[in-house]
Amino acid sequence: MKDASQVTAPRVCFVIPTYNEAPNVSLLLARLASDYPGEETSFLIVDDESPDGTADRVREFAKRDSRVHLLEGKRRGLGAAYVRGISHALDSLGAEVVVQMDADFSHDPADAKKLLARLANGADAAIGSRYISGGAVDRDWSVGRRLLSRGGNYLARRIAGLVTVHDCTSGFKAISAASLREIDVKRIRVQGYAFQIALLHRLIESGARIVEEPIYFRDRERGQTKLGIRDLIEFFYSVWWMRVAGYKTFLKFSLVGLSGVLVNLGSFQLALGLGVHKFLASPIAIELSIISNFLLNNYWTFADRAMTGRGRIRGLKYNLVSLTTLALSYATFVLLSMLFPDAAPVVLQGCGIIPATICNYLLNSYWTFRAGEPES
Ligand SMILES: Nc1nc2c(ncn2[C@@H]2O[C@H](COP(=O)(O)OP(=O)(O)O)[C@@H](O)[C@H]2O)c(=O)[nH]1
Ligand SMILES: [Mg+2]
Repeated sequence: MKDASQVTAPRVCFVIPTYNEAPNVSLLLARLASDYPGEETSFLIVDDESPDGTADRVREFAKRDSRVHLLEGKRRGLGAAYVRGISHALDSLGAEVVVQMDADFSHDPADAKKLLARLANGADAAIGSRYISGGAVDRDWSVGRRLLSRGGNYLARRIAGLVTVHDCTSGFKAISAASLREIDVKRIRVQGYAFQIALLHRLIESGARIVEEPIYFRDRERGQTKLGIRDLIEFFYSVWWMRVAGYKTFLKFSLVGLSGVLVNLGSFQLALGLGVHKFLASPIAIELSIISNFLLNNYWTFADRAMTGRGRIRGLKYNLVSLTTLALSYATFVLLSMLFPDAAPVVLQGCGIIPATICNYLLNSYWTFRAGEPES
């Protein structure tokens, strides 16, 4: 085991959106600055021209502590603020880890240490979770607020399909810069609180290793909640959109598979017609269909998933899986050709696709494209 103190600490940037948080922001910055004294830590407040003078408090603080940064913009919602803030942390502040949290002390600054520790132990994202064993929401939270939070979480898990995570709407997370780059945060279009599930959806899809750490979510003592009806409407629409997007991907994937069958059998027939021996024509046709499937899935089905970082390892795995597919399909063809020497070769070539498809699906979904597995 490496001693934690011997490992250079990553550059962590806390990205904290604020709207009318003047009563909280200086207190929060003071707490963070003392809890995280290292030079490698920075604090980015993303304020949307709060009329209560939040930004002035931040500027005041930044004079004393150069690790504090302020990013200002027009108010377009929590999600829009996060997209700007996270992009700035990655592009201009050199963040290697981003911590997102609220400014109202609902998230205990000290808990970020637990999240960062999980990242140091290999997770790509650690979520401060209210809904796993050991986590809780404020005892004083109203029934309405509890229902809203539980309901939102239920929709995110059951409709949007984010079942692997228990607290999908949590706004307290530590995420590695590599994962954030892979999912390309700038492409997230939601404006409001739905940002949390949109971000999570992308993280899960990208195969990030996601873990959850229990937290106690304290109700704010100063200021008011900014959760509005627009956020609720967008949230509702987003969970359904994510579900449809899932179907769309599945449909595209199926169409690509079908086109692969045509490429395989078509080129097999063509090769036979050109006088190529069937035992040579078979693997060539299989390989051609593997290549066409890969290109179509890469540039069409999964066009929005960047192939960087872990994507390369995925490419390697994909190739190994394809090799297995090729071997299995070809072995089936050769075996069937020996058992049924009189059958039409194209039919036997077609039969070879069946075990290969099953094996291909299982290996790709449980190995190559395995989604992140949150644990607590
Ligand atoms: N920049 C920015 N911050 C926002 C906006 N809406 C909410 N926030 C901040 O997001 C955090 C969570 O909001 P809050 O009102 O506490 O939501 P609640 O905890 O769900 O009631 C707080 O730090 C807010 O100041 C917004 O439109 N723009
Ligand atoms: Mg709050």
